[in-house]
Amino acid sequence: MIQAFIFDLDGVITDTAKFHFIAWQKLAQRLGFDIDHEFNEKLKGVGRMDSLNLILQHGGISLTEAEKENEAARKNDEYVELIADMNASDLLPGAREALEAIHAAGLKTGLASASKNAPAILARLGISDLFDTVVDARFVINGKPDPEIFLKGAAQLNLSVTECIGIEDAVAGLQSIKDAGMYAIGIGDPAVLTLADTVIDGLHQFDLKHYI
Ligand code: B16
Ligand code: MG
Repeated sequence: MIQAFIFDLDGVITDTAKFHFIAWQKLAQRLGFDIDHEFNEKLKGVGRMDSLNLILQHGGISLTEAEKENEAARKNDEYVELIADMNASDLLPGAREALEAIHAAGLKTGLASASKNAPAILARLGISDLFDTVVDARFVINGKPDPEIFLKGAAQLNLSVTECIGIEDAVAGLQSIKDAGMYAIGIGDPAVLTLADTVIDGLHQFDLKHYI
């Protein structure tokens, strides 16, 4: 029986991809090339250093490890500045309602985000107290698509994977949920999110009674 829902952050609860895009674009332009929205899709759900490596590969640039650390830190500083003004109005439609409905039914909620900034973003959105557990990139060795982050979420809730449902907008994240052995709800285009067990447009379409 389902006891918990484990949510991805970017693209499910809020749209931070637009801020990541601005900061990554600045980095690319500093290095003499450009990235577009189509390329940005490849970065969704992908951790900071893996994203940087994809961008450098796209621009045909090679950097030393120290230069990469420096560029990633600079990008993060710019990103942190961009998200500083986020507030409850940045919640995606239905996000708060879904979290509240799950708690009202006596079930648990978790967050599984590749972003090291996840706790700060939850605080800005005013929803930190709606999560029973948070696993972000600081606590996992292997990022999505590895199942570690969703496995850890279930373990921290003291539940088995068959008692949890994962919710994701990115292909890498859905791979992580399925390899963890969980039922997966995809958010987005069913033609793209073929790994998901079911796909909805957004949490405004989330109906708890379909899953319990
Ligand atoms: P940070 P999610 C992911 O969040 C983003 O989708 C991805 O674009 C970003 O690179 C990654 O977090 C790392 O974020 O640089 O803040 O640690 O979708 O897993 O919630
Ligand atoms: Mg996401």
